[in-house]
Amino acid sequence: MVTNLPAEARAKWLKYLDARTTEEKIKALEEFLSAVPKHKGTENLVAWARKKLSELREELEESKKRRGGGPSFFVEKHGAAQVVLLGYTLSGKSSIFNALTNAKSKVTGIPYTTMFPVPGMMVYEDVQIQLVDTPPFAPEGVKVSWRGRLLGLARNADALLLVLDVTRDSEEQLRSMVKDLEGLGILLRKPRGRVQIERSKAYSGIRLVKMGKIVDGTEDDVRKLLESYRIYNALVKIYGEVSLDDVEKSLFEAVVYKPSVALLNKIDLISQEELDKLTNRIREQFPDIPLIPVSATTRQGLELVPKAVFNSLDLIRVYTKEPNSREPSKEPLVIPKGSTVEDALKVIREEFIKYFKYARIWGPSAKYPGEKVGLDHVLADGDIIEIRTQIRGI
Ligand SMILES: Nc1nc2c(ncn2[C@@H]2O[C@H](COP(=O)(O)OP(=O)(O)O)[C@@H](O)[C@H]2O)c(=O)[nH]1
Ligand SMILES: [Mg+2]
Repeated sequence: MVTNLPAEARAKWLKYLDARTTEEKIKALEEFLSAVPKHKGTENLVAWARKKLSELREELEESKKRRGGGPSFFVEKHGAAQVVLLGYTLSGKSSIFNALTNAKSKVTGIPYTTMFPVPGMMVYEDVQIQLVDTPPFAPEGVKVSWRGRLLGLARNADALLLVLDVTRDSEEQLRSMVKDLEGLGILLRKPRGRVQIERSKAYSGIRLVKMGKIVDGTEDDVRKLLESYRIYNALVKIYGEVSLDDVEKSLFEAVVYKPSVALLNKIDLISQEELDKLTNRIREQFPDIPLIPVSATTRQGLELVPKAVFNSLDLIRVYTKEPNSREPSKEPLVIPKGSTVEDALKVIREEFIKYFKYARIWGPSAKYPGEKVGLDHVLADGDIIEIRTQIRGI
């Protein structure tokens, strides 16, 4: 990363961060680029800024075209999580979507049949997960007008389902999608650490919240770094192991991690031997991305998908039980792995926290059935929880 940017470039950068509309962002980024000296040390930054600029220009052009109205790319979230399908044209996204959900998306065999996102529900045991079928992902360099909006959809999703076509170079399809997305700050592999910077006048000074550590510097170094960008008020959250470089990078691009599952589709069209070789090669290259061989046509392998997706999301199911009632709720409360009793209460009914006496737990996280626990007890998938409060009726 850079660090040696002249003050002028840093000030321009701040202007970009503050820009609200696409037009303002384009203008600020152009000014930033002209203020950055071009040399080896700024190579990556310049490449990133140019790429971002071309995305923004595409976005602007597209939104001008769309002023007349038409369907939107935004898909409201429903169910426990939103999972977006991504893959090149004709890889079988719509066929898989139709096989896994109650919804219908058009399949014609003609490239670019799906022009807008289509939502549907996939069921895993007693959990509903929203799947979103999408227009094709295009390799870098191939211009498709929806690219920016498709990436926006991916950035906003809880997880991604990558669809690879076994009859074309599926290994290369995965490699190029991962590279393309990671280049834009959408990581498909869990990073060792992550930085989140919230700038606000409301914070006086630069405050650090560490849920991890800075491996090559002190808190003071972070402060100095931000001040060199003329950022004087911010909340800096550090998760896991991060370097000063990561802190600086996070000023340029909000990096997000999206759990992903890859589906190797159309396995009805190749031999078992070919398939084994291919899956081994892909798994070796991407050990962090679960790979499931499937066929939308014969439905082979599809039964494994809901569970794999649910597991990738790092969620747990908790069932609530009224005191004195035998049966827990049918519908689970679906919350992030690592959630405590207090986290669950925030979702169930916040007031419970104020009047909380204790909770009883049955299931995987209980030492014995009906164990009494406090607010900080960590829950597990399949737990049944009963809340006792100080006031009856609350
Ligand atoms: N043999 C075979 N063909 C498939 C499979 N999945 C999809 N197809 C075909 O591939 C073509 C593209 O499928 P579609 O779902 O529209 O792909 P999309 O462009 O990624 O949405 C269609 O002609 C499908 O019938 C599969 O598992 N096996
Ligand atoms: Mg389609």
